[in-house]
Amino acid sequence: MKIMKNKVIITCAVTGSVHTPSMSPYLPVTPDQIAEQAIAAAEAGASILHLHARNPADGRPTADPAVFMQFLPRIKQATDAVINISTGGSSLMTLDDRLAASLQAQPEMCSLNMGSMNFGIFPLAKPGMEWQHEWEPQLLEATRGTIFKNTFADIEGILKRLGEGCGTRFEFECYDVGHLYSLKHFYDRGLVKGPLFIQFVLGILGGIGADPDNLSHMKRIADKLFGDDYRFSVLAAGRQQMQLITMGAAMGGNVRVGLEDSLYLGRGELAKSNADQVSRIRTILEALSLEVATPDEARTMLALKGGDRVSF
Ligand code: KMH
Ligand code: ZN
Repeated sequence: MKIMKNKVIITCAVTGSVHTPSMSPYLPVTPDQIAEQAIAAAEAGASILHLHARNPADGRPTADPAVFMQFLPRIKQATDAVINISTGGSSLMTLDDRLAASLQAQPEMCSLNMGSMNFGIFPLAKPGMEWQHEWEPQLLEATRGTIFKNTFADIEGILKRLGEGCGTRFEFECYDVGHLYSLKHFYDRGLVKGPLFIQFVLGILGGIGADPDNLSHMKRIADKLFGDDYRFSVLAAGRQQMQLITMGAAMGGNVRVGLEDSLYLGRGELAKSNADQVSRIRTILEALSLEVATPDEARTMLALKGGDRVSF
């Protein structure tokens, strides 16, 4: 399938499972906060909302479908945005837990992580930090000794159960060049079909570093492997977020923002909401004469099933 150069899709990853409540008072954790910030992000121009859930009592990442169901219907009613549920959850969850909410909700999109890897977030625990909850430093430290498990069998199971079974399409999370080759393996077997939506994930400790050469290299290899049958998006963890996603857009790609990936708006300035980051990248894109895709344009670009064909 030939993909025409097109508008820029802004994905907003609203809360994730990397940051913890003590790192920013603006990180949404309760279902109300997640819904409010997701809706505001969509109003600011995000056409895809990438969602994780947190325990409302203490902000700890959770995969509990009942918690997802406290915000998914509300977001769906208030916006037309594409809802994308994480199947990565957190590297400390079992795969069955990570899949439970998506299998129930059957969303238009889910993330799909393209390899097992170290996923070290322990450096986020800085000496002298004051923690609101004991679980925060414990969770960060636990990532020193755990593997984010996404074997070929795991990936194949997700493709069958969610892809074939529910008509869900994927944000393929590629944290290094090797993940592109793993994706190509599934593409060659016909288990994934274009237009692929590949997220180049830069700056996770355990994956490729957040720098322009690496972004260019990821794109060069993806071009070689998938030709015109893919679209890419860029996310950069931490302070390189805005620079690298801007570079990605200038290279013809799409962008991902959100407090999952960075808590900041600029140097030393916490983002007060997800919508702040969406508005910032929207301003940059429009200043570069790039047009932002609406949710329906994103649906067409990514061949999604439609917001009325989900189970929530
Ligand atoms: N936290 C990001 C680096 C997922 O949710 O499946 C990658 C991510 C994974 O969003
Ligand atoms: Zn995520």
